[in-house]
Amino acid sequence: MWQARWRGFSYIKASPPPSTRSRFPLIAVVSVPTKPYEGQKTGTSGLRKKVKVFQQENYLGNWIQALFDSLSTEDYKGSVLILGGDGRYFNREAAQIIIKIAAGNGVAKILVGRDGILSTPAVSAVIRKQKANGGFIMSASHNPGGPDYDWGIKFNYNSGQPAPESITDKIYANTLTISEIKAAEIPDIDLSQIGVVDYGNFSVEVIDPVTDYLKLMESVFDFDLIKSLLSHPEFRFVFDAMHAVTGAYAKPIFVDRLGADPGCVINGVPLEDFGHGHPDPNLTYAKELVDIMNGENAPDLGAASDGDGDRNMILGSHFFVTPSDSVAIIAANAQEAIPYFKDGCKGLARSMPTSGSLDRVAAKMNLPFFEVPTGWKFFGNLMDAGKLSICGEESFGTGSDHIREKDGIWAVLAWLSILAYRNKEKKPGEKLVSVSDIVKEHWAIYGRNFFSRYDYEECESEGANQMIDHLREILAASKPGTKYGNYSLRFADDFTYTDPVDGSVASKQGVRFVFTDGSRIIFRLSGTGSAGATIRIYVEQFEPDASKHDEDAQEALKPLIDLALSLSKLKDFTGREQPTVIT
Ligand code: VG1
Ligand code: CO
Repeated sequence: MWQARWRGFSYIKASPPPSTRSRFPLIAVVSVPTKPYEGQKTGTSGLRKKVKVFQQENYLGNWIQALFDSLSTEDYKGSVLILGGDGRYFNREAAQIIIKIAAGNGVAKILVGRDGILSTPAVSAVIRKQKANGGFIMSASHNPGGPDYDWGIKFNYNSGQPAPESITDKIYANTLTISEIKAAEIPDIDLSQIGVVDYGNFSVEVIDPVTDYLKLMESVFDFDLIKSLLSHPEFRFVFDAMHAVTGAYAKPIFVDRLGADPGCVINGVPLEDFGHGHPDPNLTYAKELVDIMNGENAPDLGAASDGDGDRNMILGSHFFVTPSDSVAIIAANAQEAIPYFKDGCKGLARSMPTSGSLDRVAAKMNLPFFEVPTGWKFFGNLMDAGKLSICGEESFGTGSDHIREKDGIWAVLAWLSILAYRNKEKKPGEKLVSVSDIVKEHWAIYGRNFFSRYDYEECESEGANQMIDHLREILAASKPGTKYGNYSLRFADDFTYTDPVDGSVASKQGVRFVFTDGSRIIFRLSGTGSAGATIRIYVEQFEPDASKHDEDAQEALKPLIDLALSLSKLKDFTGREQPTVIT
């Protein structure tokens, strides 16, 4: 294996201090012959496969080289790129491979987070702050990590946004014809020490993973306001980093900078296998946090983030905030509670399956509104064009145009800001406005969009594809006015999106049945899994009547869920009786 040629070089044990840069002659570049691999197609968010797949000879190298071959030379020759990841198993080896190929292709400088750590939002923030040409994110996000689990790689562009499909399609095409990898003959870099190492015309700088990101957060939020809440004797907060990348951010930000109780961070040490966990902040996988928040004497705010720090879950005491409601509530309160939005929002947007609660906020505030396909990459153009400030996805993704990725810590700071703003006049001993108070008030003003998602993970691909084909046949034959039980069809389609900025078209983005009362059933296959097929069913129903807002979502949505299951014949196609995860 060509990587092994450098095994003879020992690690540079301790980097020289930043002032004394080591001098090497110009780097030598070797051409490594290689053969294409099948299936290196980018999904919803990067390329995700089992670690063992990535460990095959040149598997990662092929994809990285194919990426450089897809960019125009001015995008990378002499450029600065960022590199970081969520600390999962295989990141250390992967970082060395990426650095060598970047150098081999003429990149001038790589900024890499210490120990290879940078959350996905931090990579986006650092690209923007350092005016870099792009960055690599080594993560399979919420997918489990370890030798038998998942690994992933994603490339973000110069405004910090995930590469658009025009690039990822080219990368895929290049992976099918690749025959050569260009790699620099440099030793492995010690990523544990902050500082710069030069190799002639190439250099690597190891940076603190938190500094730029924290500065950005300080410019977005009123930290003094948040501090006042966190130091309030009646207020208790808990953050579950799920042994993933936000462990590196939670203590410096919440505890050291904002004065929260050190005990507020749980599972706060990033581990290569996430402590055998599934770092997905939802009601199933963030069980420890959910138990705390549903237990006796529960804290006032509970939050969790995923493997790479871009997702968030928000809980009040004995109360779950759906991500669709969360983004709507943040948007409705942003101008008052968050200085970054003091002049109001430019526009709002959500992914197609996300509930319509954000639509109602946009309508009431008279703001431009956009519905895009699933995946954060679709928001970037709208932000760059100045049309979008706050957006979200039902899949626990919330964010704004401060960067070009969804941002877990940002969402938690947004909720802390809203709670702090609402409680700032409260005297000691007075009852605080709670998370559930804020959500219920919001429903009373806008109505409640009951929402739920059923996930059937790792189904056989064949059955899952047949089910989607079957649904496409139904929608092709369906006519407005068709009755489905008590529901009358308004329209059914396979969602197509035309980007209003560059005119690019994304088709087949989810089969949806939309009924005359606004209820919806949506079916999609996941694009982030690494084995088999994951089917997602999304159901939504609007309830304007405040006297019905306290109903349990599963009860309220039961007729729609039953309809979704019978329409799709899911049990027949997959053999599955129960979903893996219900949100
Ligand atoms: C899922 C979510 C989607 C999200 C994507 C990446 O995609 O549904 O909303 O943008 O994950 O999030 P899919 O194709 O599996 O439904 V992350 O935190 O995994 O980068
Ligand atoms: Co993620």
